[in-house]
Formats: sequence, structure tokens, C-alpha cells
Amino acid sequence: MQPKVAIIMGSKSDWETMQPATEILDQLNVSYHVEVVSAHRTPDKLFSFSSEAAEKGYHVIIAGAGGAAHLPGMVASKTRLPVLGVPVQSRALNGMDSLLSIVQMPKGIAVGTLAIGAAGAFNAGLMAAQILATTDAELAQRIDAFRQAQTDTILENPDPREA
Ligand code: RP5
Repeated sequence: MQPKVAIIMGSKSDWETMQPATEILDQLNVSYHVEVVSAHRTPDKLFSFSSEAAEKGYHVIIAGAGGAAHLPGMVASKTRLPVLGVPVQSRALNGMDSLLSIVQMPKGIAVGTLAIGAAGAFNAGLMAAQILATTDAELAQRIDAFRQAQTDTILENPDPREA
């Protein structure tokens, strides 16, 4: 079956950061496609991927990039699908460059921006699932169960000295 979520990233070096997006999607039984699409190294691929994404059946795109992170914004400019941007933690500027490049989209093209790094990638996966859950009652139930389990974990063992 054609996955509804595409997870793209600017480089293979982003995979470690982006993997948590796949972990939560696996947990929620949401299928996805993963691929490197670089805005500056494969610009023609970026254009074809983005412009064909909706007709291929994707509903949400997660795009991770670091440094001058123009991938999410450029993808968003070529598709009306929601694009969730994940700023990858860069070596030189700790991801502040990635964050500002993704979050500061000029008016008219929207990119949802998550936190820098692995937490942002995880939440991008979670948010992609939440978007799909607006029209998928069973997925909505699985997300509710995930959140309840997270709550229970804390409530059942609130002592910070215990693991
Ligand atoms: C961006 O440049 C990628 O998203 C990556 O975070 C960064 C560095 O890429 P590599 O030089 O490691 O391929 O395009």
C-alpha cells in the first residue's frame, strides 16, 4: 500500500537525527517512505518529488535538513501537502542556523517547524500521525493510547530518584 507519509532529508548524515520520526510511526502502525532529497545537491529531484507528491498519494511530508536548511521551504513551495520541517543539529551553529532557516518562512508558504534534533523528528512523526488521524478513527485511538501510556508512566512512578 502507498504510504501516506514521506520522510525526506538533505543528506544520509541526517538519518540518525530523523530516525525517531520512523520509531513513533512504527509504534502507531503508520507506513512511510524514506528518501534523501537534497535542495542544493539534487535540486531537480527536489522539484519532481515535491510536485508529484500529492498525486503519488502522500498526505504529509516530513523534511529534515541542517545548516542553510532550505529543503522544507522549497518542498512546501512545490506542494500543497503539509510540510513538517525538522532542523538538524549542525556542527558549526548547533542547529540555530537550521532552525531559523526553516522557521522564518516568509508569508504565503507555510512550513510547520519542530524542535531542533531528535525530539523534533519524533514530534514530526507524531504530528504527521495526528494529521492522518483526523480522518482515521483507528489511528486516533492508537494515538490516544500512546498518550495515555506516556501519562501513566509518570503517574505510576513520580519519584525522580527512581528509574
Ligand atoms: C544539509 O547539509 C543536510 O541536511 C545536512 O544536515 C547538512 C550536511 O550535509 P552533509 O555534508 O553531511 O552531507 O544539506
